[in-house]
Amino acid sequence: MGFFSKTLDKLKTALTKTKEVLTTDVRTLFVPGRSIDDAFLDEMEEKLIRADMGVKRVQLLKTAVRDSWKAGKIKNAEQAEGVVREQLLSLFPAEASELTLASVGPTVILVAGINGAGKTTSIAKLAWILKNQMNKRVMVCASDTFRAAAVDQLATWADRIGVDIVKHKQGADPAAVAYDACEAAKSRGVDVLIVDTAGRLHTQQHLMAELTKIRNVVAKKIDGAPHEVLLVLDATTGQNGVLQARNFGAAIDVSGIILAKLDGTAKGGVVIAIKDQLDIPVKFIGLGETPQDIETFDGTRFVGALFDEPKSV
Ligand SMILES: Nc1nc2c(ncn2[C@@H]2O[C@H](COP(=O)(O)OP(=O)(O)OP(=O)(O)O)[C@@H](O)[C@H]2O)c(=O)[nH]1
Ligand SMILES: [Mg+2]
Repeated sequence: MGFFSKTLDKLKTALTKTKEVLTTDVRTLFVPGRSIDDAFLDEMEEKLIRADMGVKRVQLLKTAVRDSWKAGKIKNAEQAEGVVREQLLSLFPAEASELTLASVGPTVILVAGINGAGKTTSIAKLAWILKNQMNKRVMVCASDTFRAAAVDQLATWADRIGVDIVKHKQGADPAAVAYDACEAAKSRGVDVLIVDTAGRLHTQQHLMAELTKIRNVVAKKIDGAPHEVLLVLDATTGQNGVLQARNFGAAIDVSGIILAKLDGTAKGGVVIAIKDQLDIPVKFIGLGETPQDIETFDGTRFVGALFDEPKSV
């Protein structure tokens, strides 16, 4: 099998996977032929809340379905699904999930998030997709100099994927590593530089200041950098992710979200809560532990996956 068809197969598997992993029990609700009544509306409310899309949005959906039903416009579960889908789809404009790339010189992507969210793995995935699907020359920067094995972890991924890495020793100044990486990216003609950072809580002010410092260093070295500040959220934390996004967003001007570990949760609806409450676009979703387990976020496909049975695409 040639490289290209192999890549295509992996992508197909990933798409099928989204449907398999978003196993919310919303699907059992909209059975053909079922009539809408008060019990249906209550069950719909309960199931949508369990999918973790946020109480506010669930109330809006319930009201929309109830109003259409009372007005005699709809009468069965399939039509109710239509109303819900339409409202959810209207939340996701297609262009929002695209990565911003520099028109000239290296694009810099700064990646942040709390401990263990999935930052380094997501960087491996991003590097993979940029290199293999977008044909970019990629470099990663090991600015997590805090955790003992962090530099090695990133170096191992870089080696496996076949991208350059700039690293210093553990304990080095993360901003100094970023400085060197910017220099190297420019001199080696790199298209995309992805900067890994140590996990931190938004309440740790000195660590948030460190992120700002990294940001300022790359901004000084490369025009328009960072072109993206991606916050990695662990999907299994559900609504807590909304809180993290709000707090990181306030501190470092987050431009997009990578929602990791969506394969380990039935709380996929958190994407909708994030959209509703923060309006930061989800740009990628993580669906496993290998570099290929990534998908660019597509609202239409995502809403479809919430409702449809898994099937091959
Ligand atoms: N199932 C699954 N596991 C994931 C995914 N993304 C990351 N992981 C796992 O989550 C764990 C933490 O991932 P890391 O990428 O090291 O997280 P991190 O945010 O860099 O962690 P720190 O640098 O320690 O803050 C690892 O065991 C990963 O394999 C995903 O999309 N799905
Ligand atoms: Mg890490």
